[in-house]
Amino acid sequence: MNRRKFLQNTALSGLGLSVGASALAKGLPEFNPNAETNTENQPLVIATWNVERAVSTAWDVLQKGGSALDAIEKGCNVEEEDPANSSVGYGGLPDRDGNVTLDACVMDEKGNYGSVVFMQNIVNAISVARKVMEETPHVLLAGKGAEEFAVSQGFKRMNLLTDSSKKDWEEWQIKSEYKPIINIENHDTIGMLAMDKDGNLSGGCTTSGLAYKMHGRVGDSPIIGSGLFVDNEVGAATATGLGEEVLKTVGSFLIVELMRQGRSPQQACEEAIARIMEKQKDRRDFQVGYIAVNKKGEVGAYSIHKGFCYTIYQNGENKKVDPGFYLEGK
Ligand code: SD4
Repeated sequence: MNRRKFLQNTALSGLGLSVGASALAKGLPEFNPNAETNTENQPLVIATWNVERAVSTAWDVLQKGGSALDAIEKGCNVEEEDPANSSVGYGGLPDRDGNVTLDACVMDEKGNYGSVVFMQNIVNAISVARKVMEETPHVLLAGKGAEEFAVSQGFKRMNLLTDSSKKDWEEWQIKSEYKPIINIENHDTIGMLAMDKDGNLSGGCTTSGLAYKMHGRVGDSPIIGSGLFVDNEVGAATATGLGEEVLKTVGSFLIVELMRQGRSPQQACEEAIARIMEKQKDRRDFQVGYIAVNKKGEVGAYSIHKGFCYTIYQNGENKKVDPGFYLEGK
């Protein structure tokens, strides 16, 4: 371990974040920042839920020699522009007052981050988040400010509420019951991680958030460390599901730090889900799902309930995978 890493790990231990000792006690390999990346596994794209078209689009960008960040943006745009996806961009289900409000963020291989929260009337929130990262001295713009910035960058305003989402919202108003439905209400929020031909990692996460949420509510998806975290020396992780629980445990950062301490992506995702459930012993009424990738191109995924899936494009093959889940056999 080089000196810089040693100091970083020591500092994390001081904050109670380190799991190095338990990783070593369990005989897990220690993270080696100088380890060769496994070029056989490159490039790769992995995303939450069944998003074959988005992942193929991102893969095509990588095949043409594009960066992981370009792949993320183009892949996520596919879902944002699809009116049939009711969790993202155009056609996203609105808040309880009928407003479609979007959250999105990106992180690149240099650790740069850009984000928009509570933004309305612009379809491609992930692209605006990228502009925040590249064109402003800030990392996060909210609401009207985000929308005005988007327009200044050439994005067009449009009504994101489709007839179909409006109809669903009107039906919801009959009872006005706020009750997220596991794997249904939140389906297709997209968290995507990519490794390009040079082995560099980037990630993005874009969503219209929980349907019928309170006006002004922001979830985990646009928040660094919660809905997404990328450390190009270690790996990346992203989340889907009930954002409040991901935020409280800073889930994606936790997973990357666990990988830094030697966990495989799978072990890290399982531990992050367990961390939530330890605090929510009697609750079974919500879903969280994580996906992760390390520098070797190994991936992991885990959720609380059955029904979460991810899509991966690796070694020329695009497939949907149903990972294990915490409540299996419980
Ligand atoms: C949120 N995490 O706003 C998002 C919703 C989500 O799949 O991921 N749905 O809390």
